[in-house]
Parts: sequence; structure tokens; C-alpha cells
Amino acid sequence: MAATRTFSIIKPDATKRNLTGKVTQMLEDAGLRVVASKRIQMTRAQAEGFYAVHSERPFFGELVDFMISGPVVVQVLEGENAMQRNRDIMGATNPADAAPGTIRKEVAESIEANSVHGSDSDENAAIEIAYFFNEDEIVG
Ligand code: IDP
Ligand code: MG
Repeated sequence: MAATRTFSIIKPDATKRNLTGKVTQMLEDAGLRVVASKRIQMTRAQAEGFYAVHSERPFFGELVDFMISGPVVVQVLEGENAMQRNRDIMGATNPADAAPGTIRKEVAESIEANSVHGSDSDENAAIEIAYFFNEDEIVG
């Protein structure tokens, strides 16, 4: 099967605790290759746009506040079945429900401060990659 791409964010709770390397290692160990990466401070408008699909959910305001509370590392990951592979190593949204060995089980703090974002479909992966990266910033 050909390699596909997905989009990942290492969230502020993880960058603040100096876990960028540990999280990236777990992604790499799961068979994903980092083909683009940058550390950024998201603006409020950028975070609101990124999470627009969640704008009606009760936690939207707090989620945006959290996502701009510190730097994040946005990444493009490549691998066989990259979207599902990434979702599998991320673990469940709530770390209390996440399986042992997943990123959220091993490092996440709470259902909100859950250390990583991952696209939930190939279609959304393409949209999310384009939201943060130009094609010439992605080197496979
Ligand atoms: P996902 O990140 O596992 O795909 P989503 O349902 O897409 O989960 O939610 C997006 C993000 O919103 C989560 O990763 C988490 O940071 C936050 N979130 C989700 N549910 C809650 C909640 O019930 N309370 C607070 N934050 C939440
Ligand atoms: Mg989601």
C-alpha cells in the first residue's frame, strides 16, 4: 500500500513539559515519518479557524485558550495508512480511556490537555496540512 499523509499537533501541555522529542519518538516508533515540522505560537484566529468544526461545543472557548497557551509543534506525518496509524498511537481523546502504550495514556494530562491532535480522515488531513504548510515545506 502506498504511503499517505496525515496532520499532527503536539499541543502546549506537551511542549511546555519538554515532551516534543518523546512524543515524536512514539510517532516514529509507530511507523510514521515526520516530513514537515515547525514550532509555532498559534494566534487566537488561527486556533478558532482550525477548530471551527467544534465551535458549537461547550468546551470550544477553553479549547482555543488552551491551544494558544503556549507553543505547539505542527507536523506532517507520512506512512502506510498514516491517518489511522496516527489515531491508533494517539489513543482515546480522554487519557483515562486511552490504551496502555498510547501517547495520551503515557503523557496526557486531561481530556483537554491531551498532548496531541491527529486528523480524523484523509480529507481532513489534506485540509489541515494546507492550513499550516505550503507544499514546498513538506519533504518526504
Ligand atoms: P480528538 O482530538 O480525539 O479527535 P475531538 O472530539 O475532535 O477529539 O476534540 C478535539 C479536542 O477538544 C480534543 O483533543 C480535546 O483537546 C478537546 N476536548 C474534547 N472533548 C472535550 C471535553 O469534553 N472537554 C474539554 N475538552 C475537550
Ligand atoms: Mg478530532
